[in-house]
Amino acid sequence: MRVVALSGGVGGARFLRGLVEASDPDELTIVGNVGDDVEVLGLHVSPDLDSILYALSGLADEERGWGRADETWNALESAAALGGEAWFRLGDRDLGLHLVRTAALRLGEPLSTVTGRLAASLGLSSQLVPATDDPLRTWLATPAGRFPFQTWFVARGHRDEVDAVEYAGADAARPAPGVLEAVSTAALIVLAPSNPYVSIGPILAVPALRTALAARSAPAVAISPLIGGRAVRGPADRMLERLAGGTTPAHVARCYAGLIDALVLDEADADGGAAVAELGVRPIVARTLMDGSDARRRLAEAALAAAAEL
Ligand code: FO1
Repeated sequence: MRVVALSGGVGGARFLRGLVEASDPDELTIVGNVGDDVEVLGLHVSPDLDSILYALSGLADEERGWGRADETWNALESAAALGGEAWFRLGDRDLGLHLVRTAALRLGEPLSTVTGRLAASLGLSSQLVPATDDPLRTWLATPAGRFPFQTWFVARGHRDEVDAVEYAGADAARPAPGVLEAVSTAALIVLAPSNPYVSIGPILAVPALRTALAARSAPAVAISPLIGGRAVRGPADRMLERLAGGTTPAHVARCYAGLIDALVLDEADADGGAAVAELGVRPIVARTLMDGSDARRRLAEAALAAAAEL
């Protein structure tokens, strides 16, 4: 069964590990967020694509959720001692990937091409494609000013409340090669349990991609990133509260209006299922905390089973 998964980094990548175990990885196309890409020390970093690459190749630091396991930080310390920027931490092992990607981009290779090569080099059998090869960057408007994603998220520790999310460049962004074909031939579309505003939002902001998802022939299932109305980590709950007016499953479902047929929500949020159904979205109650490989796999199986019933 051909599956397309839209995903952000940490939580999404964790879910994708379950999905490749619960389905045929050769038939999976992952469309990754590039809204939080950043240039650090002259290197192009695509944090969400990298979290997915590392998660699916078994190289990820599971505890941290980003970057590589068994990491050391010599290059960063050396750069910092020489006055280089060190707020965004690139580890020694991780740097190799950013060097290869940046060199390829400088030679004119599109991000999707180099991402495909990196995925193949790391032994992934699924396709990993950025949502777009065009520049698309997430900006946050906050009471303290307007910040690019990583300045707000890492440098400022996402402490500022968010008044608005902007996807700079989105209007002119075209889906990367293969994305529309994957959506039109998929038997199932999955929206990973990622932040609707800063992880899935930038993907949906690519106009032709959004249009294709709205016109889908396959069922689309989203997994809520909230448990008991709270984010497991990160600012999704605070953002939903301020931007959508609440953190119930219906608030999550409304972020994906017209784009999903079912929402997998946690047992702790089961009370909110009826309001989801009123939106024309089927609520699927499951245990969504991914606290181990069995839990990840079971959550992916719940999403696949939900689709089979649609
Ligand atoms: N997140 C942090 O909180 N601090 C960091 O220094 C940091 C460095 C970093 C380097 C490479 C990479 O691929 C990811 C990195 N992340 C870091 C994670 C990342 O900024 C966010 O988790 C995602 O952008 C949100 O999905």
